[in-house]
Amino acid sequence: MAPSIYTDETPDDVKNAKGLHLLTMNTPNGQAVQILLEELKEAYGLEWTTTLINIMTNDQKKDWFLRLDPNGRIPVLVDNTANPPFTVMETSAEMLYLVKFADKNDTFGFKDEKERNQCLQWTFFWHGSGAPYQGQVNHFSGAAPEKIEYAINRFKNETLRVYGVLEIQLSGKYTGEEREYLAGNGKGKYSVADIKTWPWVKGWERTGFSEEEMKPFPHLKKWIARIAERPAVQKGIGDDYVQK
Ligand SMILES: N[C@@H](CCC(=O)N[C@@H](CS)C(=O)NCC(=O)O)C(=O)O
Repeated sequence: MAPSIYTDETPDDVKNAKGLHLLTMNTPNGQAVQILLEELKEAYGLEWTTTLINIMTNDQKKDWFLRLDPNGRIPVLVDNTANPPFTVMETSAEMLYLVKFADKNDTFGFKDEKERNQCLQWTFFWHGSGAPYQGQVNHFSGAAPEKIEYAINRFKNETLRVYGVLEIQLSGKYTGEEREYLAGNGKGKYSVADIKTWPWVKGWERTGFSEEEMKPFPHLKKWIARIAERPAVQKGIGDDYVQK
């Protein structure tokens, strides 16, 4: 028999969860999965339970956590409806698992294979080329014990370059047609690609960018505001996910 993914040290709310269970913290990576779950709840009545992790106390590096995610980072999704329970690490993989699991009408994805692939392109783009850079800006300008100007500038410039890529896509600079969302035909459709990207980009001010630096990205700023209006988005970044 395969060893259990749970041990005596696993918190009871994780170990006793019956259905989908999310281990998260209210950071941009956590928020991406939180928002998708809230959207799926609104669209289909999906249910899940949540354990809030405090990454400041390094719960995510403990042995019980590493059994669920050897990478020791939030968020992690556990599907206890599978036998044995199935664990998913990495936000984008968790989101793709969730749409397969629950989004029967492709409300947050696409039926058409080319549009579906566009959604993957933009999801991967942010996962590989956005989040890591903006994360390093936050690290080198906030957390690092010494301020290394080269590192701060390098990651700031790279993040701004990536914002510029999103701006090209949304402005329709090379297609002649403005878009409302990153993936999909025509003006696009709100999808996993937007949900993956938005929690990071909406935090541009917190990351330390000025209004002046954001001036070249008017379509991106409108996209931030458009998505912020969604009730499930507000719920997905809201008080339910703040450790009391
Ligand atoms: N590539 C991972 C990144 C996850 C990640 O970096 N999570 C951060 C919080 S936003 C974390 O757990 N940091 C704590 C640590 O590094 O120990 C994903 O997309 O899920």
